[in-house]
Amino acid sequence: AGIIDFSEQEATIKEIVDYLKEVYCNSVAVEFTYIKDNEEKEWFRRNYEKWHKHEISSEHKCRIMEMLIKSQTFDQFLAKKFPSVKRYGGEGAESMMVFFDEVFNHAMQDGIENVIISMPHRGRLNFMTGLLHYQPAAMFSKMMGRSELPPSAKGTGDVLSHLFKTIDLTMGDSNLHLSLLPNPSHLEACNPVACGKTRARQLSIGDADYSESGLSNKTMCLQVHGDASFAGQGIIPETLMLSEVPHFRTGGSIHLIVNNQIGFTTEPERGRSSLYSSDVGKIIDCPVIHVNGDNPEDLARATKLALLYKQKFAKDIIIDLICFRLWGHNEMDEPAFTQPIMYNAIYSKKSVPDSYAENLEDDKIISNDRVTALKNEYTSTLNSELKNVEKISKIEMSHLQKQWSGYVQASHENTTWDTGCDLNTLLYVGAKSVEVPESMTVHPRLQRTFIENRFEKLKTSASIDWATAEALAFGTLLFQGYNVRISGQDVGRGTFSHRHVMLVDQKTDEVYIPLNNIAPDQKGFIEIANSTLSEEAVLGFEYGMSIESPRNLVIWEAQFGDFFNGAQIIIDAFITSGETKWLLQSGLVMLLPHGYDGAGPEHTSCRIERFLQLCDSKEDQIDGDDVNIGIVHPTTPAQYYHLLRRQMLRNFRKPLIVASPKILLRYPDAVSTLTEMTPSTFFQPVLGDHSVSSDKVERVILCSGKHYYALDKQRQSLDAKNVAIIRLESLCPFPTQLIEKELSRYKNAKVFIWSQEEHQNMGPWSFVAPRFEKQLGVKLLYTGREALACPAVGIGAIHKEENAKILNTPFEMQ
Ligand SMILES: Cc1ncc(C[n+]2csc(CCOP(=O)(O)OP(=O)(O)O)c2C)c(N)n1
Ligand SMILES: [Mg+2]
Repeated sequence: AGIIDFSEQEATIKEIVDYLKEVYCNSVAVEFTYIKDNEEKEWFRRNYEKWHKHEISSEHKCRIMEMLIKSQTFDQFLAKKFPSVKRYGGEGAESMMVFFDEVFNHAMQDGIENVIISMPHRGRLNFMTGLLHYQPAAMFSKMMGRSELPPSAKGTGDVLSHLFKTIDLTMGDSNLHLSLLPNPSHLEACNPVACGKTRARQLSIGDADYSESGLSNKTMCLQVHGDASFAGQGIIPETLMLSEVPHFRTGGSIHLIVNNQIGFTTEPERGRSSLYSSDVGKIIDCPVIHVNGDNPEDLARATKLALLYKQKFAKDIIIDLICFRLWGHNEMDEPAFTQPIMYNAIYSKKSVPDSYAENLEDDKIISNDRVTALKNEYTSTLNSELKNVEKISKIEMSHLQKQWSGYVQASHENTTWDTGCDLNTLLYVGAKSVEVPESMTVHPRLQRTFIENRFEKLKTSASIDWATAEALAFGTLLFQGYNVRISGQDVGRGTFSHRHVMLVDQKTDEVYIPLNNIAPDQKGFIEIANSTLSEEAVLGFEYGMSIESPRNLVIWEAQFGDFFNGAQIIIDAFITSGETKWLLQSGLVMLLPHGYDGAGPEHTSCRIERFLQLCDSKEDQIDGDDVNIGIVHPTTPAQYYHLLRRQMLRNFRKPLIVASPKILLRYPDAVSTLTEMTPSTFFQPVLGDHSVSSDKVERVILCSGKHYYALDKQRQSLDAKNVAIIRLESLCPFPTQLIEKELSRYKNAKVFIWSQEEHQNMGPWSFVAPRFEKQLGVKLLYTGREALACPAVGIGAIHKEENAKILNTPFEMQ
């Protein structure tokens, strides 16, 4: 006793060794001794020893057997009826159904109300039909090539193995809301999305970190993985690292590695350098329970232990389910090409469901007839479902329901939203945005240059800078009951030390967020999520937060614009395509600091051309609100304020990519007045030129972003009164009609020039040129840097030379 739970006070060494062998060296193994907290480690040991042999009732055994048999029957049915469909069946890994069933049952008993699940291809269809009540007929319909989307919805759908489902399970008075998220093919990319959605659900229902006590835990995240991808994909450690970070934690995820000991054709020796696939979990001291998939009862016990641990310590835990894969990577592949010995062993094995059923038969728990009847019954159910395919009328997808009801899919119109606020609210919120308790000691420099400066600006209602406009957008939205979350590296202060939306007491290090103290009955709050140094997992997390509720303004800011490319998978597979594939709307905002300021190849460009390539704007058709993403490059604080507010006030959600400023944050000309933010004001996709008399204009320069200010300065120095400069603040949707309106003012204009700071193979040029030509009948001349392999030169003198050139040519070129 003391070290091990040995029932006797005294024992011989042999008895102890036997006990330890039985507990720790059997078909289940645990790794936990690295847990640093002794109490936690001791708890784990004690509970493992207690649970590892926990008696499973006959009734429970029958339930396990039924799930296994159903999964197998489903696979065998599909193999027969849809022999050419890649289903990534569960054969060899059927025990995973037991895991899910155990989690759901125990979760309900523990008062958990929501489970958010991310899961790859393997066994997904078995899980959906077996436990999530996905109608087999609907799945068969999909297998026959039909759409899974409701007929009224605009979207292109996704493949079979990415189907998803939300469902409520009930048991007595308990209700469990299950959400299996759609997954892209990019393995493991969905995990941070599931974590983000979990946290956002906690926010919606006032759970976990958002509860009064911070302790309740009604929402949990399940992450299912493959062995090869868990070991190989970088998003795994990134996501694990978020699990206990403030503003990212969710109370712990339960991880299941469906470890079939192979990844496509890659064996463990080539798939990783660690002993176990799960080893990466050790970076967060995550306990691991290795279970043999041939013993589903062990898995049931391991799952119970995992849930107990997670609920007690609010930390992640891994179950490594060691199993096999009966077929090749998909059912069309021949695995013996590459793994002959392994597959000889697999083919000589009896299936897990059949051996488990035989065990129950041997133990007289069930008869062989009953097992056969069970198989026949399920096969006949599936057969009648197959006959029903033509009658499928109920589409399985919940779309724009619950918290999304009242929202619509964007139309092809171009709508304008009055995003102004009355002056008194602006002044009130503005003042509150920098008000701190008297007891707080603010850094003297911030007191002067930030707090007092903002009070001054508000007093004159002029020279409103970027940070103030942002605080006004945030504050007014909070005032209206929306939640705001800004996430990314050092976002509280802001990379360029301009935001200071959180202030730090110089005596105590305590953080104070003035915007969370605007009004005594405040309903909306801002969460300042200073993140780990990750792009991919963090952006995935924020996307997950954004799809949960339309009432959360979720913003991710890159430290510098180009770092978004570390998160390219999330952008490609979720942000830009999630609505068309899955009808999931997201109002996520990505702030990507952009601009040529001599900072070199990196830190300069947010590669706006990449986003322009990702949008579904058409070259020869006028865009509407229904383009997949907004891409903007605002040049004034008021424009930015309207954009942020518009994200929440519209009746649809679209992700917004903002090429955001660096030097404009403090540029004296890049300021706005409060009257540009009052009622009847809105974001203007095009800013025309009212500084020149239109009939004198012979040359029209079109541009986007901070380059405008440099061009304007150049025009002043040249005293060029015959040049108009038009700013495209929105690139996508491409504001054709508004540009046309501006251009029509210049009847005498002969030369139309696109001027950009970026190199010719970058920036908006290749996006705008064909649109001007095809939609506006204007052939633009190009001025800007010439094509280059990297976004910017690293040599100061060359940067200067280029700058001079790109400012001169627009005024000279014929
Ligand atoms: C990011 C990514 N790279 C490559 C692939 C191609 N691919 C699909 S499944 C697979 C093997 C996955 O192995 P594992 O994670 O062990 O899951 P299993 O298929 O064995 O269940 C690979 C390489 C992919 N889908 N995603
Ligand atoms: Mg595998």
